[in-house]
Amino acid sequence: MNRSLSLLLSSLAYSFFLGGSLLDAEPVPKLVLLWETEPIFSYPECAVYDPEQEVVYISNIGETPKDVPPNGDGFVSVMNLDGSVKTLKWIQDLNDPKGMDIWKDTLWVNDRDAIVEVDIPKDQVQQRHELDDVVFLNDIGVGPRGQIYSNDADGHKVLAFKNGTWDVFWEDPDEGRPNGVWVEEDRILLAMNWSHQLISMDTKTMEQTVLLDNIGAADGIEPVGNGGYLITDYLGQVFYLSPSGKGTVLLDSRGEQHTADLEYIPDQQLVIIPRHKNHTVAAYRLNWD
Ligand SMILES: [Ca+2]
Ligand SMILES: [Ca+2]
Repeated sequence: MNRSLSLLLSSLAYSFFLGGSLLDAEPVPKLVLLWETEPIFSYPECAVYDPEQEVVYISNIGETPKDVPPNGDGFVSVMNLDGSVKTLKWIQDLNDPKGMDIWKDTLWVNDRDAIVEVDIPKDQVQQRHELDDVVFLNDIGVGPRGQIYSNDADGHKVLAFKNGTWDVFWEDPDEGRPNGVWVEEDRILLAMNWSHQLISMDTKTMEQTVLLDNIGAADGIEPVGNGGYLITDYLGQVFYLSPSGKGTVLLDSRGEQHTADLEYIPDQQLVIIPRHKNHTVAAYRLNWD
């Protein structure tokens, strides 16, 4: 064997060994319950952390949305990180607020068939974008450059906010029920309810990649900072997608809890989960020990 071939083979063997050992050693966290509230919320859907105010906003749909015409009973609550409620009804007169995200001083809220901008320092609605061609908006996400995407789950499409208007970015009436969205530099992650998949969509080429299968009624998506993600199944499961693409069930509370759109606060390793039909909010520590 010549020297270069021998070197090549040994380096291949080393890479294989290293890759295998890294994969085997890839840590999987545990969820440790820290606190849960009394059932004081009204179909809580989404949690968003505000690092400026050090509070968590919780959207409350109010009466069950699809059977009840819009009646302004939706609201947003403010919680402290210890599980106490700062203001139960902070922003009121919404219809069915679901997904939320923050960009600068604005809390963006999907409210059934409108997208609402809440001015956080002023504690009030700044603007309400009424949309004609949507059925029922679910999650909304803002990316690192301020790119905003909003999912019309029941209209089977994803909207993108460009130059002051909401354009259809993607739609699929046969296959698509996009619930959760997470926006990154050049791609969006979508939690798809019908296919029970987490998919990645390149925002330039529209190319789709399946990241995780069998995730139930896929709802919220949150990165944990190491290249991995947490994903909720509305019916009671929480999944961890590792940086190498391996999925693990961290929590299975099906039949007991409805785990909706979660929030993750990296510096405290805190996972906040609105439990929709239970009317509670729970917090878990993401434990790597
Ligand atoms: Ca409502
Ligand atoms: Ca959702």
